[in-house]
This record gives sequence, structure tokens and C-alpha cells, in this order.
Amino acid sequence: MSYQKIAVVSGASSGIGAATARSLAQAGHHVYALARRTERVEALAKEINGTPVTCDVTDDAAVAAFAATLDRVDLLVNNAGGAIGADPVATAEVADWQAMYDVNVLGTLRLTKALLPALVASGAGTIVTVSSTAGLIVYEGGGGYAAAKHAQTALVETLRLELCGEPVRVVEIDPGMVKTDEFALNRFSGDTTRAAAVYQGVEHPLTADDIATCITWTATLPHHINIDRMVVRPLAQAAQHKVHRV
Ligand code: 8X3
Repeated sequence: MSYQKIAVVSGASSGIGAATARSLAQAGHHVYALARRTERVEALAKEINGTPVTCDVTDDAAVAAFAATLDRVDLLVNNAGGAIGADPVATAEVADWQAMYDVNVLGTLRLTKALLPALVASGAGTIVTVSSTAGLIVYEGGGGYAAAKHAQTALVETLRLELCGEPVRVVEIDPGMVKTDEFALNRFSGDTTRAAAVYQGVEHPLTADDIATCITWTATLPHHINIDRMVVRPLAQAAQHKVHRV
């Protein structure tokens, strides 16, 4: 008997998370759209006929309470995360590093731990974690973000080893330059000039929809195919420091 697959997408209030929720719904999933901002996830869930979940992935109790409401889960997309600040190590704010570790790494850990029993029980589970090209390479001013993203990658790679033999595939998506409404703005505390400079002269930075397409593809392939790691950059970005600007 076929049934509608159940997906949980964190960080679904904007950007890649919201686009992924839409894309997975389009592909036939029932989506639990999870984020801190209730109004946003409610509007999105209404649009895609999904379920809104107000939940902060840095809150142990909130994640556990959410997991307890679910009967089954086929797909978890760990998307909640982001960068805070771009200070050099010499002047870095310890609190920014802690916050980035909490949401990117421990947020992934909390949700993954909480939903893993259900994902295993589904008999064909998938975990897609959105890390970053900053999980591959470092750059000046990106120390705290790169440290968190490298750690998130370490978590994912460890998990894949530990789940070998279980019916859960473990996928990592590493986006490069993606122009979303909030990523750069959050990083620079709402400074629109600094945020705009990130994408200055780049003809086609990736969009949230581009990454959602990649996530949905990896999650809808036949279940024996595990895309370990997908690095996705815009054509104009050959490497972290090699960006074509016009
Ligand atoms: C986003 C990519 O270059 O801002 O995760 O670190 S970058």
C-alpha cells in the first residue's frame, strides 16, 4: 500500500527551508514546516497543505515535545542554521560562536536524535543536512561559521558510519553562494549595505529554490542511492575566493 511520505523541514520560515518545504510538498510529501516564527510557518503550511510547527532547534524540550507528536517520519531536512558575524578570530565574539554551534551543530543533533527511531522504523528513512561550502574550506572572517559547519559535517559523516546497515540514508548538501532574504542580513546584524556587498556584481547567485531542487532530488531518488555529499555553487563561484563579478 502506498502512503504519503512525511517530511520534517527545520528552518522553514524563510530561504532554503521554506523553498524545500514547498518543493517536497510538490513532490507529494506531507511537510511539517518547523521554525521559531509561528506566523510564517502557519502561512507556509496553509499554502502547501502541511503542518506548522513552532519550534526552536536550540531548545531541547521543544524538540523533544515536537518529536513526541509524530507517529512516523520518512525524511528529516536539517536546514535550520546560519552565520552570525564576520569578525576575525582576533576580535571574535565568543557568544556568536556559541550561538552558531548551538543552532547549526546541536540543532542538527537534537532533531536527528529525536527523530531517528521513527526514521529507522519507517524502513526507508532519509536525513538531509544542509551544511555549507564553509564545511569544506575556511575563509577570513568566517572562522566561527566554518568551525560550526565543519563540525556539522563531522556529525553527518559520523552518523552515516554509525547507521551503516540501518535503513536510513544520510545526505549532506553544501551550498556556496545562495542569495536569500535573510542569510547575509542575519550575518551582518541587519546591515543591508554589507549584506548586499556579498552578492555585488554576481550575475546569478544561487536561489533558495535551486538548493530545494537539489534536496528534493537526493530525497526522492530510489532509496538505495545515498548522495553522501553534494557541493553546489553558482557558475560564477569557482571556489570560495574565486567569484566572477561584473
Ligand atoms: C554559505 C556559504 O560562503 O557564506 O553557507 O560561507 S558562505
